[in-house]
Amino acid sequence: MKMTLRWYGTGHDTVTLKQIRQIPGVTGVITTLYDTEPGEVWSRERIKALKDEVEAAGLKIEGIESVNIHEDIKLGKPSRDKLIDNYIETLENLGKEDIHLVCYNFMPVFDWTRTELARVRDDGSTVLAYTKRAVDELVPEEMFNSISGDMNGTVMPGWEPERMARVKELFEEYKGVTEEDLFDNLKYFLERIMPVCNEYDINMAIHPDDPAWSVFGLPRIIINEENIHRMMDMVDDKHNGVTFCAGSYGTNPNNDLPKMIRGLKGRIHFAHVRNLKFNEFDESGMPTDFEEAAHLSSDGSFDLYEIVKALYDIGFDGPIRPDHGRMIWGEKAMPGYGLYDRALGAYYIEGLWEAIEKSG
Ligand SMILES: [Mn+2]
Repeated sequence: MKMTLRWYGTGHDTVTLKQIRQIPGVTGVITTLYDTEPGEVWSRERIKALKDEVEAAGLKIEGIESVNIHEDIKLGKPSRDKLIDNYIETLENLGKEDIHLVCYNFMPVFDWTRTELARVRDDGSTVLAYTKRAVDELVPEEMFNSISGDMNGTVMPGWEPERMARVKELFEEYKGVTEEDLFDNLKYFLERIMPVCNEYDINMAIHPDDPAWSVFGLPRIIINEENIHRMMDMVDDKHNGVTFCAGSYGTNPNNDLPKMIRGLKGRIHFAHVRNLKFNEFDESGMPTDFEEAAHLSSDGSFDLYEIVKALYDIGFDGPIRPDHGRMIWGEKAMPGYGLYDRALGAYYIEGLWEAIEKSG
């Protein structure tokens, strides 16, 4: 595995490349051109400038998270062909700059849903959290306003003001769009982009829906083992793979994370490793309240040792990163993306990896 940290770019991230470089074992970043819009072509010049900046700091771009998919592609509108052409051009430019991993998601409207961005825990740290009650009470367009005060002045991925301005309109467009439609539209997209992925050896790594169930009645498909295998089988190419995000699949306790990892050998191109703590469940055993814990197994509900061991056992050699961290030690940063707790997370994952390797 290659340990990385997500980095949003100079001017967008409170964390610097210099700081990332000082976390032992971290050799690369996962980054993006944060100011581009979905559907826009990324020029080779801009990609190269980003790459030069990262390399000058002694790090490597191990992948892009994300090149976002325009809603018209997810909706299967006629305008999708032109937008997919643009996506292909972006992939081509990334390939020419020797970048071979792209994380993306196929979630309608929202990237991810949390109802609080700064829940205070017993130790005084703050974390992102989800309460079903709050989702049930809110209309989607109010969601943004209810959490935007907690963003510490940052713009969070998936919750950009431009996107939120269109929420109502997008919900109208998704009326009647089923999970089957979404699978069809994903297949269409993947079939179109696979030739360029083969030409430049670009691994596409779909990120799961977070949480792994339908929110606000929108269809969601990348939520469990069965659906990921369906996604891979419908366009059977090794470049059509996944981002294994423990925190997203793990929101559903029916997802057996180590088992899923073992079933995805060779198709996990990128791993997000983090922990969650479930606080309440409904009668069917689904969580109605959870918060993001420290990475340490004993702080949350997941067994991080078993997750890392499964990745080790399948011979995972791609980029891995700690995921959302707690806000600690007075840091002011994008919620989930401070330096300190993610550095602790990276170090912990590296410790697990070393111990597994040496005891193997
Ligand atoms: Mn993730």
